[in-house]
Amino acid sequence: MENQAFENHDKSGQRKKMADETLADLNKKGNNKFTLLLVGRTGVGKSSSIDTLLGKEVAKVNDSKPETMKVTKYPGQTNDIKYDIIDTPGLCDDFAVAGHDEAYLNQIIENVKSFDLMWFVAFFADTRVSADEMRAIKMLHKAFGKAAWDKTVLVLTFSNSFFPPADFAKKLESRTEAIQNEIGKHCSITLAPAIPSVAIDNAIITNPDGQEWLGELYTTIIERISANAALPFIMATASRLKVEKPDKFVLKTA
Ligand SMILES: Nc1nc2c(ncn2[C@@H]2O[C@H](COP(=O)(O)OP(=O)(O)OP(=O)(O)O)[C@@H](O)[C@H]2O)c(=O)[nH]1
Ligand SMILES: [Mg+2]
Repeated sequence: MENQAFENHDKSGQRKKMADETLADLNKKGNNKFTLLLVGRTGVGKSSSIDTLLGKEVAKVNDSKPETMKVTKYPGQTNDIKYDIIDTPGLCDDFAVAGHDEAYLNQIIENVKSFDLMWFVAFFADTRVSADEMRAIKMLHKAFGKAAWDKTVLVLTFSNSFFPPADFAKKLESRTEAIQNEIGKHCSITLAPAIPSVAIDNAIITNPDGQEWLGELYTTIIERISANAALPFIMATASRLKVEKPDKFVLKTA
C-alpha cells in the first residue's frame, strides 16, 4: 500500500517535471500561444462554448443582442500559455447587411492576422443554412482563402433542443453536410467534406444519444488546430486532462 502510494507520487512528480520541461521548451522557442477565431450568429453559444472548453470565463456570455459589429480580442493565459480568442459579433447576423460587409471584411483582415483554429458555431437543430451565414462564409473565404477551412471545426450547439432524440445521428449528418456544402461553393470539393463537426450542449454534458461531448470536441480540436498550436493548446488544458485509455485523453468537465 505504502509502496503504491510512493509509486503514484513518484509518477505524478515525473509527469510534472515533464510538463515543466515541455513548457520551458515552448517558451524558449516562442511557441507558447494560440489564437482561436469564433464565428456564428448572435446567441448560438460562441462565448459559452469557449468558456466550457477552457474551463473558465474567457469571452463574455451575452443574453442580449449585440448592436455593434466589432471584432473583439479576448486575451487570456492558462498554465503559462497565452491565447487570444477573437470574437466576430454580427458577422452572421441580418443587421450587418446593407453596405457594411466591406467595412467588416476590412476589420477582420486588419485584426485577424492569423489564427490557429476557427469555430463555425451554429444551432444543431436548424433546418437550413441562413442567408446571413451564407454571407459570412463568403466573407471569410474572401478574407482568408481556402486555408481558413483547413483549420475549421463546425460546433453545433443546443443539441438537446433537437427532437426526436432517436434521429440525432441522422440530423448530425444532414446538418453537417448542409454547412459543408455551403463552404464547398467557395473552396475545393475535397476540402469542405473533410471539415469535422461536433454536436454539443453547453447546458448538459451529454448529447441526445447519451454520449458526453466534451472529449470529442477536444480531440477534434487537436486534429484540426494548426500544427504549431497543438502542443500549446494541450499544455493550456493539461490540468483538466484525464487518461481514458492508454492512447486516449479526454477533458474532465470543469
Ligand atoms: N441550453 C443551452 N443554452 C446555451 C447553449 N449555449 C449557450 N447557451 C445560452 O445561450 C445564451 C447565449 O449564449 P452566448 O454564449 O452568449 O452566445 P454567443 O453566441 O456568444 O452570443 P453573442 O456574443 O451575443 O453573439 C446564454 O444565455 C447561454 O447561457 C447550449 O448549448 N444549450
Ligand atoms: Mg459572445
